[in-house]
Amino acid sequence: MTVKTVHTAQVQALLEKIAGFDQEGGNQRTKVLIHRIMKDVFQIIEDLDVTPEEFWSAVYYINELGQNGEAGLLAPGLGMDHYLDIRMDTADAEAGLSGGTPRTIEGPLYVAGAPLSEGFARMDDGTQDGETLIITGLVTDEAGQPLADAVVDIWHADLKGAYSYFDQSQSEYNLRRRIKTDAEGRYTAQSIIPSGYGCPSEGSTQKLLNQLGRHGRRPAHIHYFISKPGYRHLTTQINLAGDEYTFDDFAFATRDELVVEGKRIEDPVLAKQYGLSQPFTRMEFNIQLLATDNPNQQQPHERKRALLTQ
Ligand code: MBD
Ligand code: FE
Repeated sequence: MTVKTVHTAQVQALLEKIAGFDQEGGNQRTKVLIHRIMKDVFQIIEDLDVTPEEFWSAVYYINELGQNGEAGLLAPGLGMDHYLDIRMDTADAEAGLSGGTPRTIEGPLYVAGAPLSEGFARMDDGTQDGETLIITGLVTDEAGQPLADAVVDIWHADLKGAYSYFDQSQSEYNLRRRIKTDAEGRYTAQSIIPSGYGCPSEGSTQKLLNQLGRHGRRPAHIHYFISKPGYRHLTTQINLAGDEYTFDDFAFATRDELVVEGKRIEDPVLAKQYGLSQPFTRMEFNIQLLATDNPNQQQPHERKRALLTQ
C-alpha cells in the first residue's frame, strides 16, 4: 500500500483532537508531546507501510513489557539512556563546561538508602566466594584539591550478575554502600569482583534484541553516584577491562575513560594492610567533580527509584 493520508486535513484535525488541543483542561506540555508523538507514529505507519498485524503485535508487546517490569531495561538496550547522556555532554560542551569525570548511565537497578560509612565500607555479605576486590580512589575538585565528606554511593552485581533487592535471594543492601570520603578525600571499598549482566533470557527485552540480532549483555561494571554540596552530582560507572563485553555493551554505557584495570596483588604484606589473608585484586578509580551553585545540579535527576526503609 502506498496511500498517503497523514497530510490530509482529516488526519491533521484528528491529531489535534487526540492531543486535546481543543480542550481547556489538562497539561500543555503533555498535549504538545502527545501531538508530536502520534503525528510521528502515524507517519511511521504510512512511510513503512506498517500492517495491522505488525501494529497489534507492538501493542501487545508493550503490555508484556510492562507486565515483566522491563521498560526500564529496554530503554538502555535501545540506547535511550545513552542518548540522554550524549545530549547532556553536548549541552555541557556548548556551555564551555569541560573537565570532570565523565558521566554515564544510571541503569534501572539503583536502590536508595544504602548503609553510609566514613572512609571505608565492606560491601559484600561474605556469602559468595568471589575474588576479593579493593577499590580505592580520591575525590577532587577541578584543580585537583581533595574533597572531604563527598558521598560515594556504589552498587554492583554479584557472581550471578544479579543485584540485591531485585534478586530476593541476596541479603538487604548486599553490594550497595555509601562511603563518605575521609579528610584526605579518599574512599576505600572492599567487595567481590562482580560478574557481567545479562538480560533475562525469556524476557521482553531479550525477545526484541533477538529480532535485532543483538545480545543483551553488559560487561562486569560498578555503578557510582558521587555528590557533595557545592558540586555537580555525578552518575557514572566503571567497566572492568578484559571482559568480553567491555567494548560491546548492550546498554552503550562504556566509555574509554571509565575502563578500569584490576591489578592482582599476591604480596601478603600488602594483603595484610587491608586485613586480608589471601591474594586480592586492586582497582583505583579517582573522581573529579565540577563546582556548581545550582542546587538542581547537585542531585541526581528525578526518576522513580527503589527505596528500602528500615
Ligand atoms: C544493568 O546492571 C545495568 O547497569 C543496565 C544499564 C542495564 C541492565 C542491567
Ligand atoms: Fe548495572
